Amino acid sequence: MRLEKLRAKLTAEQIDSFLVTDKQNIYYLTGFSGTAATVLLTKTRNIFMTDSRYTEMARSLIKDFEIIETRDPISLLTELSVSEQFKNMAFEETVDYAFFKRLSRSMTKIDLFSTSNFLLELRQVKDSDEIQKIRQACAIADQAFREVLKFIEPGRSEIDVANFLDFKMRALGASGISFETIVASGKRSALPHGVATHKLIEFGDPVTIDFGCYYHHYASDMTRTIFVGEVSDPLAEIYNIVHQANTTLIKQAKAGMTYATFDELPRAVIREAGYAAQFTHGIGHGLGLEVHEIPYFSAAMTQPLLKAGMVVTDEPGIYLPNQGGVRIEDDLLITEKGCEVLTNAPKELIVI
Ligand SMILES: [Mn+2]
Repeated sequence: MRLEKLRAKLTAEQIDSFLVTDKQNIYYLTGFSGTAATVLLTKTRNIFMTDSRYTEMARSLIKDFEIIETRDPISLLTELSVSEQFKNMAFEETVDYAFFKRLSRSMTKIDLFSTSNFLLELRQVKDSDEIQKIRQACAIADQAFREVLKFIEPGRSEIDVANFLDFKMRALGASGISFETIVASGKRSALPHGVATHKLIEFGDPVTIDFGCYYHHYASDMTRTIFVGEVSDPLAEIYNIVHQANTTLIKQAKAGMTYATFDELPRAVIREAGYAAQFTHGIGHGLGLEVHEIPYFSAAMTQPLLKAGMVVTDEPGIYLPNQGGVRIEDDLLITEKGCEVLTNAPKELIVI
């Protein structure tokens, strides 16, 4: 299915041969996640190149591809370009520059050109197997959050909290964290991406926790802000506004909506409450094999439409310098009729 969709694209773009070097894209096409792999699709052949360390694994794992063992994919690509008479070869713009330099020196007779987001565009719409993995990655994060609520108390450091979450997610079946866990407490919570430090959590602190894990290669990404001991009036106010922005989008997001509307609905809630300037980032992003992948949303994107099967984040925030900030982030599966929230950790205002 994935190969068929990709091939239709290659034909439409008159591409003779397509070189795939991005690790996630190779995994997406083949299920192979080793460190050495190069994929080439020609009009008639699917070729997977790896070195001797992985040949056996590749042969047993990968269907629909010829497995060729080589330590020098560029020479092999060059030979293929002659024997298969390519006129052109498309490559991914994320290709390693040193690899590209050697490739372009070796391939002097054909047209080499770059493509962007070719496979990422296909990856935007998830199939049921992918959704199941993301669902589980989200469930693990949910459970870790419920448990960290019992762990957080004055005197623990932000790093203590991050370590607890990271360990817990692995213990619950994650293969690892999907990005460096953010724990930003007190005034530091006004930093949208405050990575955990040795700062100790104090009575009265807001604590913003942004974290996620990988489960069978698929990511989750969730943010909650909680309060320790008590919550000040300004922070309780922005909490309620952010919460309303987050749920406003959940109520309305669905397939067919423009990216601009997706961005605008929650942003309008924050703007009308008077905090437009304190919501300093995009509303969200896609996630899947990578924790951040297309689509990204902005007011200017009036053309692209949300599709059923996309998994995207909904993460409004308000940040008050020298006071603190609040962000609430959920992962949403877009459906024809609406959306399903995949992250289900509690998000009412929590004071522990
Ligand atoms: Mn995110």
